[in-house]
Amino acid sequence: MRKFLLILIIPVIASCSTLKSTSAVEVSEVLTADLARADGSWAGVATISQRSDGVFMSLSAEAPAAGTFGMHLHAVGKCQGPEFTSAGPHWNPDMKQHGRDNPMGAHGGDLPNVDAAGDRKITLEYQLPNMKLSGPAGLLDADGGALIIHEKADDYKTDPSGNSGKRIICGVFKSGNKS
Ligand SMILES: [Cu+2]
Ligand SMILES: [Zn+2]
Repeated sequence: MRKFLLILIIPVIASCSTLKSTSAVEVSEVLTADLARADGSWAGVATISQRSDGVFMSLSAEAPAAGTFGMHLHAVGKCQGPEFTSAGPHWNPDMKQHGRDNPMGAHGGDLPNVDAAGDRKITLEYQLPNMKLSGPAGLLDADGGALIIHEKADDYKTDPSGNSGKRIICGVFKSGNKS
């Protein structure tokens, strides 16, 4: 009987440790932002996760129409409609100019444009380079941080905001539960 049990248990232990080593990405911090349009209606959700393999943003949102839209992390965690100017300029801890195609760029908060097709859905998984979430130089500094989606595409070079036009969707990042 004892022999039988051992034979049964060993393969189970072996398969558990295999599972553990293949899912080794650890999440130490998660920020979430509920997104709203200028009229206050729901427009989606964004999360930024500090993981052992980097900082990743994931976005699920609903655009007002099909198209391409500029998107940035802004320096102040305040979304006062309808203009959302309360969110301040682009998050810019390194005092750079706007845009990845600008020799003096880019802002830490500059993000890729997002596309919506006929269903108006926007989804994005994006690794944020050189991103700090907390501390004085982090996105969640004393005045917080926000995600803004603009009415037009970002040209990736025109300072200070890539000619992306009005701010149409805004969300304030909050420290969420670790998962
Ligand atoms: Cu912006
Ligand atoms: Zn910028």
